[in-house]
Amino acid sequence: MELVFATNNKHKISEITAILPKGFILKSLSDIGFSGDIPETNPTIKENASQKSHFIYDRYKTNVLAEDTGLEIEALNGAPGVYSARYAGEHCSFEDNVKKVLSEMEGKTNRNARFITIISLILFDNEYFFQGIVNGKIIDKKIGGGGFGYDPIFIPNRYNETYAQMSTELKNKISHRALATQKLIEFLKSRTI
Ligand code: ITT
Repeated sequence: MELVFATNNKHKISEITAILPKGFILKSLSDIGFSGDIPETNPTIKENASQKSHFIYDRYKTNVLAEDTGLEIEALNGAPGVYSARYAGEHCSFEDNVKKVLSEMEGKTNRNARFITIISLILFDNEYFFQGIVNGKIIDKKIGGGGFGYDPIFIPNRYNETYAQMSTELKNKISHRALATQKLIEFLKSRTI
């Protein structure tokens, strides 16, 4: 089965591609001849995921998935949340966002945070959602060179290393994105048998 992945984030593509079993093929936006930004202008992660998948579905009428992910930090009242990609401003880098979180978290004793991913799948004109949540802690400096985004400052509960220190295999087994993707895979398998 072929699905278009409506994302401009190459890290997301490689993580989800690594998790999908044989027989499921992810096509990129460039594979279908689309280039440019996909708007994400909604106040919630779920609505943004849906906005991204619909944006491509409306133009290409193809089976498509999109996902939106946010890092929600308790001591920051859930920020950066839905604004995770642009916390330090439009067109900012992962590095800028991490710096901003570290500075906002200075002196905070409550380090609890969670990553949430919501996948929107549009399959033959119907939309389905799959969610993955991982609770953890924000540390006070960057550790690790792998992953992307906020990975170097997030330690998932029951582990003692950041996502950025983990092997890609481990992150792809336990992460918020992995949990949502595993639910997606179960659903797709049930539809294709
Ligand atoms: P698309 O919308 O094109 O899919 P994006 O990078 O804009 O890509 P999001 O809107 O979902 O994606 O933004 C989420 C931001 O949260 C992303 O830019 C990263 O900074 C961060 N993020 C997402 N997944 C992450 C992960 O697995 N580990 C660490 N940070 C992550």
